[in-house]
Amino acid sequence: MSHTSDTHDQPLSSGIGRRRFLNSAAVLGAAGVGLVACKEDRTAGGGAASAAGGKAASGADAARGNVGGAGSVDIKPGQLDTHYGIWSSGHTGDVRVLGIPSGRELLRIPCFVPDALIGWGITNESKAVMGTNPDGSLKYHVGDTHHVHGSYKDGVYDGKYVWINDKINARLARIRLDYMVCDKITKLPNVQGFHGIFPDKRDPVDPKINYTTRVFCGQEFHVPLPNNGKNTNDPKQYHCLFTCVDSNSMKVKWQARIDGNCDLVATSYDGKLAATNQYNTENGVHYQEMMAAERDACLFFHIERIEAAVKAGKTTTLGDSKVPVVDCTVDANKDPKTALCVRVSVPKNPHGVNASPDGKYFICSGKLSPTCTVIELQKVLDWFDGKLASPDKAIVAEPEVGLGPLHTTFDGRGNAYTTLFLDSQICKWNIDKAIKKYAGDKTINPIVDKIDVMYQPGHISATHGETRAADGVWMAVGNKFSKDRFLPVGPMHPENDQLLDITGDKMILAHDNAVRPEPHDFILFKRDVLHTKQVYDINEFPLATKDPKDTGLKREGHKVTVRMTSQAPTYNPAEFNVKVGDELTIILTNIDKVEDLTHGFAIPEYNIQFLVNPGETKSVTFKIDKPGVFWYYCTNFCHALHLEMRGRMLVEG
Ligand code: RUQ
Ligand code: CUA
Ligand code: CA
Repeated sequence: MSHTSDTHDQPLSSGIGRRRFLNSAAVLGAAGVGLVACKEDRTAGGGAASAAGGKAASGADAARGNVGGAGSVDIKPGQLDTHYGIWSSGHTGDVRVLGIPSGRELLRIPCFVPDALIGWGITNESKAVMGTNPDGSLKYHVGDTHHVHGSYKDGVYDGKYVWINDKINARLARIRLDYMVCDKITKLPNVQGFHGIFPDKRDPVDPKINYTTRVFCGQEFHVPLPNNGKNTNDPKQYHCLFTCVDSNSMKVKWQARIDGNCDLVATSYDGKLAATNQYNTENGVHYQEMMAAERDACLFFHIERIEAAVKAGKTTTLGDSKVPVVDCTVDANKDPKTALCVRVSVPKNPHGVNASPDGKYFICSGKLSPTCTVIELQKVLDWFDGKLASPDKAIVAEPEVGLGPLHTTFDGRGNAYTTLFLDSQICKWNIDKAIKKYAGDKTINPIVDKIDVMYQPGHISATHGETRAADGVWMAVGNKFSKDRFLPVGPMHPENDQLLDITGDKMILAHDNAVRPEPHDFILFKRDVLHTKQVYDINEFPLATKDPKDTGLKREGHKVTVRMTSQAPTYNPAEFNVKVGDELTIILTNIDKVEDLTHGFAIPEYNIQFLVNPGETKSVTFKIDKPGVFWYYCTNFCHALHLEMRGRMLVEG
């Protein structure tokens, strides 16, 4: 490793610089599994960039937060951020909302896992979204979110929804952005290791539908289909499913059975193509086998043809699932004129696939190859039309960017920014120059700039990066290791999300943001994309108690319902009587209409705590199993008499 500079190279006790030590360790890990060395001249770009990065990161510039054309990251007290960031949380299983550029965490939106603050997984409404067993208990308590993407209209975010995946249990969640709540979760049938997602950006056929109507979902871990305990030792029976979910109903529309696996997913701006990168075209079940081929692939799906096949009934079903499954295996799709999908080859075990904002290219990052592969979408369509001799002719560039390329984002000015996991750097490169070089002009160097990041970056996302409105202002990068960047807190380190100013030729490191492990992916957009509502419309809730005179207790045998309202600093009713053996449902409507006037509701000994925001209604159902006086009380500080905001549940002995 020949790193020039830098200011972070403080000696370890062994005498090896800290960055160098990290890099060597990472490379040693990968070298044994066939890592290809990078031949591109990295010293020029890399050296200069390292200097810039080192200066910004360590000097007073960064401390002042005054960095380049994007402005200051230093948001003064009382000032608002200019951008929103929506972050996937990883295995904390929720969604985070950040202010950018400050990096301040504004909200966590629970979806896949219970949340103690708002009572997600405790209220009946949240349980209905999350999914329950026949006995009413939650089906799942864990989740692993990776990828988060927003809904589109005309190729830009419309601010309606984001979708996020749960890799562990193959679930897709939708977040309503007006209230910033999860309103639906869909379980994908027969899928394990659900990883990449991407909404479509318009309809492949109907030009009037210029907005998102589908979400595509990739399966990373292949299994015998159906996965019923047979054929466990016959890898030929193993397949993955590429799933299409209706973005409105959140119902699964169709699935495509494929050879190999799906990793990340991208969609084209014309709605015609969706694609997934494949690192296991070998169908290997052990990692050595998954590394056997020199080239893997990016698998393109022809959406219009697939949906015509579904309509024509050219489908099968799997196990108990009624979802139609089309055949997208390699052998069934050799004829371009009828093929539903096609593989374009990409060097060994690629990672992310990203759509350039001009709508022309998908870019696959090499991971084990130091390259990015640029695929021209028109040429892929030409292949489907029988006009391209071989699918690989759609490759128009393969620049060498550095070691361990994982994900790419864009600035809307023709540049791509790729994270280099092993080099702990970001490479900024020019797409047109890379294409010219690939076409034969060897004098061209597509690498524009490189900068050190701390450390081992994965996802990267620039403001509006994967939309037609990519503006090249801020860029966030999610570093998988933070090492020495923050005060030590024992063995588990925070992650380091860094923010860079990308307005100039050189990237400038602007901010380190310690985050609770382990965010993966994120999107950044201007704050005016969103129009959130701070008070609920009471009509959103069929169970709402709108009139205080409708409060009170109703008994039907052992089933008891208490309709309650909260209005600072009281509950109405302030007491009620139930009996041991009753099944009690409390329906609480917060009739306070004042912004920020959130109440809580907790009952001792019954594992109940939840929040009700202004205008919101929530309910809980539980069995009364012991006599006594139980004070229900408000957990959320709401009023000078917040502590007095309580009432009695009286259970006769
Ligand atoms: S993957 S670090 Cu789960 Cu998003 Cu690429
Ligand atoms: Cu209501 Cu505190
Ligand atoms: Ca492979």
